[in-house]
Amino acid sequence: MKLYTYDHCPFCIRARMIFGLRGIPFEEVVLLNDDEDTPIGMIGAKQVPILQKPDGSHMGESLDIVRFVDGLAGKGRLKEEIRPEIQAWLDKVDEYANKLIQPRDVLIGLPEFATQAAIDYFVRKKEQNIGNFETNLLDTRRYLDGLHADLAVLEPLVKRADGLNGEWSMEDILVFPILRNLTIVRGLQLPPNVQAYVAEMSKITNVPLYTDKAV
Ligand SMILES: N[C@@H](CCC(=O)N[C@@H](CS)C(=O)NCC(=O)O)C(=O)O
Repeated sequence: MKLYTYDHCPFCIRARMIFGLRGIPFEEVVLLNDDEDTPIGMIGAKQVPILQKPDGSHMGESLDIVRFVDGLAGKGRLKEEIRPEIQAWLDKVDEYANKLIQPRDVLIGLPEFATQAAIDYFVRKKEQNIGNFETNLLDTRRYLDGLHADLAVLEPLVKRADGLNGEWSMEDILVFPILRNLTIVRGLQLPPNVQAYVAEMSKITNVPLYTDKAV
């Protein structure tokens, strides 16, 4: 199976995770960020992730892909429960995470940004949502202080390093991609349980962290 992605895309990490968790081989194809024709040709929308299924048809929507691949694996199904406190944590961090992450995405040599046109496309599109990249970078300290407070709330909710809710579950599919992408922020300090969780999930899912490239 082929999975079309951007490396920085949290929804794509969801899809990448299930292949790693279930030990299913797949081919990852990272599209240029300004390539509209390829995704529109496959699912009628300029959006990733896109899975090319074994029958050659295409599927969008990360959670549909996760559940489809999980079903194919035949190794049981991920627990669907999302604890309300985890959902509340996601909602809170979602409000500002992109302000820390997206201005940095174009600075670390990711394959979806291999051309200047792809970088320009991303900057133009994302600045409409989060405002000027440079201004957000200058506000790093403030956002990082807020994030560190929110990570302290997550810390006691981590039941195991290899499963937020005590076993692999949809909570991991929702939370790990955000934490992985936040490792792009230099100065990020993860509390011990969260740190162990991020390291272990990266290993199990085969989704590398950005720690070494943090800016
Ligand atoms: N609901 C979709 C959302 C996917 C999504 O928003 N993907 C982003 C990348 S993170 C995208 O392709 N956006 C279009 C763009 O960046 O031009 C899913 O869960 O798969």
